[in-house]
Amino acid sequence: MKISKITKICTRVLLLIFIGSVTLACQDKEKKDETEMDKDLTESTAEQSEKTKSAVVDITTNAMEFKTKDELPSGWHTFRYKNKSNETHFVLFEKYPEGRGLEDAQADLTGPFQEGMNAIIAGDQEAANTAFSKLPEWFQEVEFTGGVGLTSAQTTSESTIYLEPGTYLMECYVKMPNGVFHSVQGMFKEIQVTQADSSKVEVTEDYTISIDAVNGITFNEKVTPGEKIFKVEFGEQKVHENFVKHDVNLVWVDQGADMAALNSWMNWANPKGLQTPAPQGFKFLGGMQEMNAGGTGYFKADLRPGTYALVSEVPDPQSKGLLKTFTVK
Ligand SMILES: [Cu+2]
Repeated sequence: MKISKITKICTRVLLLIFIGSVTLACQDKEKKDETEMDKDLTESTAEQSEKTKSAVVDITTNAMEFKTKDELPSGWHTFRYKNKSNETHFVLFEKYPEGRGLEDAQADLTGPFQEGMNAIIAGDQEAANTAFSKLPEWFQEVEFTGGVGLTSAQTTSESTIYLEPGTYLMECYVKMPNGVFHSVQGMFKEIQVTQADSSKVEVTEDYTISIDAVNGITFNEKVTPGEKIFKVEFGEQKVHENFVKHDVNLVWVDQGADMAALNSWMNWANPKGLQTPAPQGFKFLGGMQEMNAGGTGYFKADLRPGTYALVSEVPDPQSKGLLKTFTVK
């Protein structure tokens, strides 16, 4: 195989591994459901648990796994992610092509995937190309459909997304201190989404975040303390230098924390990027993983007075308008 072809394949494969930036038709499911989202999750805890009892799905990580249901009906779902481990994680939902699932991923993907990443870290692009050229064609059909943003150790976060019927894998590809992806260590779980549009998630946003390739993150709301719902609207998407499309992560910022360290950590292609330890002075509180242009997701956070950041998992987000801070008061 010619090098140029290998490079082309590798580029495409990387793209799919880390982003799932396949150009599938925009999902407009949210439009029909938005009108039904007439209740407010931010009311009292008792009322909330009563209203959302059936809609909230728990995902728990104790070490390096996703513990949750194996099957869900299609539709809107709120995922409450309990990160009880000592590392930062996220939960990205990946819709697999017909007939493919976890066994295929473990047999065909994780080996070349880690081998390629190790080579990138070592600066050997040719070896990386060779590794990624072993990945199968079907991987190009994997679609990324949102999920829970970066969530610090011993932290709970919550995100709401729409799932079409199909086979999904939940993945976290944060790296351990030795550069090994969490997905290789067990943070790769299959979940079946059945044909039943039963869920009516009752979410009404307090604030709206817009994100697109031209303007970056747009967020100009006056934010007050308390439990708040953020709606994320994805405009034009873009593949960044590390082959990743932009997502939105909510981060608490300690006074005096080094924003440059956060800015650098958000790029997985940096040898120490997206790798334990996470930068000091920040707490990741969830957010919305990447999805196609036109997609919408929600996340909830309990805010206190102070400084927060909204940041994408791309190289140098600050320079692209994809790192914005705001104050809660
Ligand atoms: Cu992880």
